[in-house]
Amino acid sequence: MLAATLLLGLRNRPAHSLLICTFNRGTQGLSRHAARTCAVSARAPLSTSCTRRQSEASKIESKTLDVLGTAYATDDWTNTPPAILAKTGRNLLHQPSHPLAILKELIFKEFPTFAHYDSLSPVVSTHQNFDSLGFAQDHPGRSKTDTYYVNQNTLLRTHTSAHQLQLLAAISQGEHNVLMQAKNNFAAPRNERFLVAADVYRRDEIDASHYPVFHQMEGVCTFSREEVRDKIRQATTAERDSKTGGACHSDQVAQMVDATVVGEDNPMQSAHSAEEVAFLVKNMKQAMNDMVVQILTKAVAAQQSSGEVSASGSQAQFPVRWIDAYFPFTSPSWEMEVLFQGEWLEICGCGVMKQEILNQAGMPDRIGWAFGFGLERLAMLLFGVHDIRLFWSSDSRFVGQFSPGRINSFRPFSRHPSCAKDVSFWLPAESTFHENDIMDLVRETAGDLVEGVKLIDSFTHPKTGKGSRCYRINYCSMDRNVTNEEINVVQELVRKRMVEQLGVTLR
Ligand code: FA5
Ligand code: MG
Repeated sequence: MLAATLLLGLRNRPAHSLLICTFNRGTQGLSRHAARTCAVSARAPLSTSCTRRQSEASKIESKTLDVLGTAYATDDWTNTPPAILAKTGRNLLHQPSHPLAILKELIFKEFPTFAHYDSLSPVVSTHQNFDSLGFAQDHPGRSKTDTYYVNQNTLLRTHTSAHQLQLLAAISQGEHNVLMQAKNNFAAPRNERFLVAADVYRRDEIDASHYPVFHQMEGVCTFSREEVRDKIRQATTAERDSKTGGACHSDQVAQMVDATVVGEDNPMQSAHSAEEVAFLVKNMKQAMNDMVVQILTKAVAAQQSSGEVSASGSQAQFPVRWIDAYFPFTSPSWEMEVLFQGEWLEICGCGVMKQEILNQAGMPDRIGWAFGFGLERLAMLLFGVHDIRLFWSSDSRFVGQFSPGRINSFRPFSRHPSCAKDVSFWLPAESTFHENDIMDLVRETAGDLVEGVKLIDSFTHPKTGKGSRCYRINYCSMDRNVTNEEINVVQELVRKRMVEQLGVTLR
């Protein structure tokens, strides 16, 4: 029922809003000469520094930007602020006690026959991040309002899909230096199936489940067409006839609803036969459902052992639903959502890989599927962490609760009081204002004191035509009490910078 309603909602959404909902919002396009490809390189040791001091991205005082020990020429696309650059060296996935690293290892174990990459540099070319995946030139995700650019041709990857073509091409051409970067390269040499765990960067909204730096787990699985033909031939009639949406799967911890269908609104590609698509979709959803059920089962066991829920409860604790989606590099495409703390939490995107990508990689005789999970979102479910900021905390009350290979329920330390401050302003007449500019400015000024930023009022003056906005900034420290006086000082700085950097007029 729920899924049917959702499907309707999606059908009624115009195509561009689907784009906007599956990627970030934004307006500007990227230049066409973005063909430089960065080599996959193992991450340099922690050496992030910023050679320019900037209070605003556009005020460039130095001509280079240092990212992970490499100096990059800057230009008027450069918009990566110091606080974001500092995160490139945190390497949370390589700290064995960190919940994200524990989760990464757990997923790697779920896919033992895949090659496992977790050290690919976050600095990629615009070609890798967008062009290689078929993003249109005017796709909103390319805009400076949504993406952290190092310069016009170089950026901090916005998703792990940036490595799809590059790794497939390396496999097809036997590029040893790239393939050797897989952690298990001896177990999976030249493997046409791989996982990439990595940090990704996006100018995005601020709330409990969104952070401008987060981690994703990409999964890519390809098959030779011959292998698929054989498998289809072997399948029983009953299996062949089962719908690609997959049966609803229920067990103790997950109640899965999938009412999606492959059709006009979520089409297969002309390069594929209906049987091939049915095979790929079934195989993909099975792998993903199994993995999610594993994670939820461990989450519930951890809750039970911490005494949070009764061990005898047979009800599904986590409703899970599949919904249609759109990505430029898959078709058909889906997202998966889990009901967590009363809200649907989107945990991944996935679909049948666009055949152009495999063709370009030198694998025209293979077909495949791909997924991208948000690791923080899964870790929130697995460890019961309620606020995404906590993953960046070095407070011993957080980090001290986890140890390698162990899944336990996070025990929140006392919640500190929050303090909401509103800021109202008129937009500049020639407005290029974008909401993500506010998000970045607040994050740069107040750091992780900010719990959320929300638009609470928006109107256009009937006579002057001027636009007005009011944002509510919620301040709440994760680890200490803050005084109203302290917040007032931060809020004053936010207001001052909004005038200086965004050209707004405070009301
Ligand atoms: C992607 O990034 C696609 N590359 C996923 C994909 C891969 C599709 C392969 C098809 C094939 P999306 O923008 O929806 O899709 O992000 C994937 C997941 O990252 C989301 O489902 C969510 O779990 C997580 N995520 C997205 N934005 C944030 C954020 N700001 N903070 C934390 N997690 C986020
Ligand atoms: Mg999405």
